[in-house]
Amino acid sequence: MEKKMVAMVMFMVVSLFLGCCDAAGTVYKVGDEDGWSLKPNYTYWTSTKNFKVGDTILFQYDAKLHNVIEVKSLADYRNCNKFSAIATYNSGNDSILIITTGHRFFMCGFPGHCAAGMKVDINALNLANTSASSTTAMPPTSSPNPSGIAIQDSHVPAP
Ligand SMILES: *[C@@H]1O[C@H](CO)[C@@H](O)[C@H](O)[C@H]1NC(C)=O
Ligand SMILES: *[C@@H]1O[C@H](CO)[C@@H](O)[C@H](O)[C@H]1NC(C)=O
Ligand SMILES: *[C@@H]1O[C@H](CO)[C@@H](O)[C@H](O)[C@H]1NC(C)=O
Ligand SMILES: [Cu+2]
Repeated sequence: MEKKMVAMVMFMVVSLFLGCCDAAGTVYKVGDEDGWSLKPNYTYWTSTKNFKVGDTILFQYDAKLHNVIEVKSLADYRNCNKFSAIATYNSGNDSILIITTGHRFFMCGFPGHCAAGMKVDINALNLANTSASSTTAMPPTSSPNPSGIAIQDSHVPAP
């Protein structure tokens, strides 16, 4: 019984935590610990993430060595064409909020860096509905609710 209670409390805490941070958006530091540099493979890096509307993309780098240029089209991204820039960032700590679904293309504008792989394609999906429906359509088997303990006591009017 004690163990079940602990499991239930843990489950509720985890649910609250996920609910909190999913809605608030995640901050993704580009390149994780390597940051924005020549070192990471950003194609691989993005493949390990699920970007969504409300998330923040954080570029951290040495502003003397790199910058961040946003371009509009996939062609410009592929060709490292920084002359079609729609935004340039150079603070060394640039956070970009994702407000729409779809692709955002970023590259470094320093000579040769983009061609060497210093570019990233952030594709944000609309995951809002998926998470909402998975919360409401939670299968009962995944909820450790032993009989005798009513999780929803507070929502049910007393008879
Ligand atoms: C980067 O990662 C992608 C995806 O894992 C892979 O296809 C590609 O070959 C890698 N590029 C380099 C230069 O290693
Ligand atoms: C970089 O920006 C983030 C988000 O805006 C902020 O939380 C952080 O304190 C900044 N770090 C530095 C070193 O300025
Ligand atoms: C998400 O749900 C809202 C309201 O139910 C709907 O208007 C919107 O089109 C949905 N978005 C997707 C991507 O399904
Ligand atoms: Cu660079």
